[in-house]
Amino acid sequence: MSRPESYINVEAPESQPAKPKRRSKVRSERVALLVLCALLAAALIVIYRLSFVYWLMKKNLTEHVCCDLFQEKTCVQCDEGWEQHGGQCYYFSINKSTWEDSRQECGHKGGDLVKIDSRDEQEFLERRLRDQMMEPADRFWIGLTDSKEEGRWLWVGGSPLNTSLTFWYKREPDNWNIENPEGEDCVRMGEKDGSCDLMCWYDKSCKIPHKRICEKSAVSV
Ligand SMILES: [Ca+2]
Ligand SMILES: [Ca+2]
Repeated sequence: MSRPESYINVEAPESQPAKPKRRSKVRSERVALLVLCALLAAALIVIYRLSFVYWLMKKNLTEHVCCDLFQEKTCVQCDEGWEQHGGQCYYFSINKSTWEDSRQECGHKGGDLVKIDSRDEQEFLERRLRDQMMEPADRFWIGLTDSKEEGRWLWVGGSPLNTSLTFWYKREPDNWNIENPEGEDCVRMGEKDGSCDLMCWYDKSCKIPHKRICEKSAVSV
């Protein structure tokens, strides 16, 4: 006796076993997509961090070596241990020496004792010396002297002192000759507690050891 025809047709269709393969393929594609997204996110994070580090380096470099001079962007640099202001470099010594020896020490470093050409420069130096001076008398030599002719003040290099741009303390220069019979032919400056209207130049015997301010031009980079 043969089976009814309907019983035979109940068998599963041939295409059904293929379903697990499709699910597996979809799952693989999703995993690959997730991995790709993760890699992309990681790459974006790395790019962002590198950009930030580059920005910081550029900002740091710019702040240290660049300044605006005469409305133009000019980058200048000073040697280590020198301070930059207005395109010039300044060195504030720790040790003391006579005025002539101080000139030589500045020369060894490629500069000379400072020549003050503007109120702005005087203001910068006066402010910096407040931190540099250890006591009220701990003043610094500058490049001004009347050693060739009493009362005729010359800057290092030979240019005469501009009488409309002087910062003598009251009753200075007095060429006081009690400490040294030769009088006082060299100039030191500074007031530890700050000066009145920047007036802090004093003539002093050139043979007395003092600290010094050296100056030289900044180098363009
Ligand atoms: Ca003098
Ligand atoms: Ca004096």
